[in-house]
Amino acid sequence: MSVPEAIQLVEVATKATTAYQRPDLTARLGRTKERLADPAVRVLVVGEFKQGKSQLVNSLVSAPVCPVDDDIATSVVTVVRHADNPSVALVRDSDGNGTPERTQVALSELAAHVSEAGNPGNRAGLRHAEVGIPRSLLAGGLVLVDTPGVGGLGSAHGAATTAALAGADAVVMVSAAAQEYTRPEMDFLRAAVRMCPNVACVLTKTDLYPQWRRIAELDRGHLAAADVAADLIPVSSAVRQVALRTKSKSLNEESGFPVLIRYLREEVLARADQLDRRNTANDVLEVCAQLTTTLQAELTAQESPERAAALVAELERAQAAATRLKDRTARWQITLNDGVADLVADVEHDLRDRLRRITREGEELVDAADPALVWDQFSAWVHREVCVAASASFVRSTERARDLARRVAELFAEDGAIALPELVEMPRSDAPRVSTMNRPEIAPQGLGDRALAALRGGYMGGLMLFMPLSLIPAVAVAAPFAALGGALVLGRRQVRDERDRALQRRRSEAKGALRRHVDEVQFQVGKDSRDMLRTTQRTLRDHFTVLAEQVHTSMTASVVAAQRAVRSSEAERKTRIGDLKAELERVEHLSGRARALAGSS
Ligand SMILES: Nc1nc2c(ncn2[C@@H]2O[C@H](COP(=O)(O)OP(=O)(O)O)[C@@H](O)[C@H]2O)c(=O)[nH]1
Ligand SMILES: [Mg+2]
Repeated sequence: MSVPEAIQLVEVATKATTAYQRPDLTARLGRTKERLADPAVRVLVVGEFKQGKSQLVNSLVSAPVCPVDDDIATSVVTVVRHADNPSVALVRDSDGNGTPERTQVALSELAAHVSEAGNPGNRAGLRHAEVGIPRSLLAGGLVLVDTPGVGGLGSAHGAATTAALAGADAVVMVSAAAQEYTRPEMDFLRAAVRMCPNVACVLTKTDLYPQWRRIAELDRGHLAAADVAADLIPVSSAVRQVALRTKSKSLNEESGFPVLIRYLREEVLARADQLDRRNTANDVLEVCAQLTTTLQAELTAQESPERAAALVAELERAQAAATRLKDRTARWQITLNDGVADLVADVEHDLRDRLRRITREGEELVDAADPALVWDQFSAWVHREVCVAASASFVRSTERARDLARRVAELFAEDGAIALPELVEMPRSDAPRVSTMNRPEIAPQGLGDRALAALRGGYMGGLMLFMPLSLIPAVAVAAPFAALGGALVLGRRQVRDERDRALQRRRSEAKGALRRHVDEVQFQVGKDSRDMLRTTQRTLRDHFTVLAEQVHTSMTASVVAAQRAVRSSEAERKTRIGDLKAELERVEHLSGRARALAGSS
């Protein structure tokens, strides 16, 4: 665990920036420290329905924190993290867009809130449930996220899970040994490796399926064929539970969990840790470099005053370069602004394309059936397709926003001649939210309506029965019963016409509802991605502007220090040179500690 070590280093560096009166650099280190204070490493546990995800989380923390059901599905994400005292909270978005609202509940009540039975389709509008539990596995910041994954990864839940990949540090893909990977599972894995640095595959229920070794081989083959670099770890939660109960070491080994836990500790946590170290070291090194610039400039001027004029000129050039970096016409700024504008247009266009296809296919479905009879299936289909489209669009925009951030960072580093952390920190954004489609007024015609239409259609025919015979056309007279039959035939045709008209009306109602819904989704999801991109733009702009200002401040301080040096007397010069050398040594020592932090693990 590097965090205490890293925090200590940042504290020493903060003392230096305070002593050298650089509040800008102190503020920068303040942000580094904030980042270290929240070491959450999110592991998303995903997979199809009933594969043993919740049970896996429980087996990892050896406590029944996630409700496991034989026939009731999970509808809400459960987040399991470290806490000194066990606690369970339901987290809900507050109305005012502010901080989420938290309600403490007993662990025994959790199932009722996160299952389809107690909270169908998450009607209660929970964002997630949060379980805090004291566990050494979690103490390092590991956060396990149990996802619903109901009804296939190509479903609405699956789409939400795909979008959640953007904020995950690692993904554990859970699939039972009952069968090899399905296509949706492979599709999901492909998206996962694109969005997330760490993906592991867990094969569950090995106790239940004796053929698990063959399935594991098949799965490894699928992974290799799809170029998905991920370990496959076979486990059995059932064996693990027995092992825990009987405290049997050999059974525990057999359960496969030690391998999974080792993976989480050594790959996931260690990697996050390494990233923390490197980013912290980088921040401290950058701060040291800025302090050194000023000290070194003054030292050079003190040691050789005859070179001071040339030095000042050179520093002023660097200062002007830093000013240009802050300017809106700097290359990085132009690339950022144009890039985001292009991305907004591209994402909008991409989403429109996907939604247009859904509208077209949806209209074909409506034309092939009576929407009143198939409405529930139809609206479920629309919801799923729309969610998949929204999440695909979200994945695409997130990926491209990351590329843009990298490009902007490179340009900034090039023009500013500074090193940057390898990770450009992106704001974590929520997945787009998609509402369900409203049902239009399309009740299927009841018997009453039909009878009415039949009566209306049969009216004339019926009347004839009561007409004086003389007035009845000859044909009818010749066959009075035919007249009755005629009324029925006539009525039946009119019933059919009326029915056709009603069906057409229902179809156009359904198509109208579909189009209105798709327009709304285009608007909402379009707005969400636009907001996400604008936030990215603002974050990057602020980040690099502050950096440019720091460089500028360093250059200004250097110019002042160099100019001051020229005016000093011989005696002042001697002491000052000694002081500066000592200070430079101190800063160099700090740099050394930062390099050690980055290098060690
Ligand atoms: N025998 C056996 N059953 C398991 C194992 N893991 C999960 N199950 C059972 O599989 C069912 C579904 O598990 P659950 O964790 O709720 O699946 P989820 O829908 O993916 O969260 C439950 O009845 C579990 O008890 C396992 O390793 N072995
Ligand atoms: Mg579950």
